[in-house]
Amino acid sequence: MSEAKAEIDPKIGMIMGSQSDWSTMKLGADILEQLGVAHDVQIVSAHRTPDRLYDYAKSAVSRGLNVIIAGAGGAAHLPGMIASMTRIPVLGVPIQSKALNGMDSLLSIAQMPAGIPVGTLAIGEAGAKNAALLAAAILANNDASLANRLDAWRAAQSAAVADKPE
Ligand code: RP5
Repeated sequence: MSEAKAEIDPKIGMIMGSQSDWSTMKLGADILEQLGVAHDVQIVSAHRTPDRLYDYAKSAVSRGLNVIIAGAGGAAHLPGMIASMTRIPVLGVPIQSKALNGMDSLLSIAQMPAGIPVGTLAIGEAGAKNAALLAAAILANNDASLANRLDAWRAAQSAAVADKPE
């Protein structure tokens, strides 16, 4: 998977459990691109690449990440395991699984024990898009230029809604 933003110090790290998650998570990455938010994208599996997961979480602070977006499906342990090893806020995206339509992913990500939070978004594409928008909004609190770009993005979305159905 390619680096989705060329800047050296991404503020947002986007990870996912599998290549199969990318078609969903890419919708969020596309929004970060539109907003000009530096981010990087990696596959990190809680089950298949546990050492990679550990290294990612333990280096998140020193790499300067401000928010981690983590998408996973099925037994979706990735967001919670990352959150257990770093104080960087984690936004979890439940991937719409084939077997249970994403309910397994949603419950795996949302039902964290008290003390280790994961901000959980909606199942599937809406969740991926909103995770990106939420991450950008968090950064925009301390970035006036990004705040303007996010305001413009939201205004354009509003303007694109027709008054009446066709
Ligand atoms: C999870 O298992 C991934 O996040 C993915 O959603 C799911 C299925 O993975 P694949 O079998 O498609 O690689 O770890």
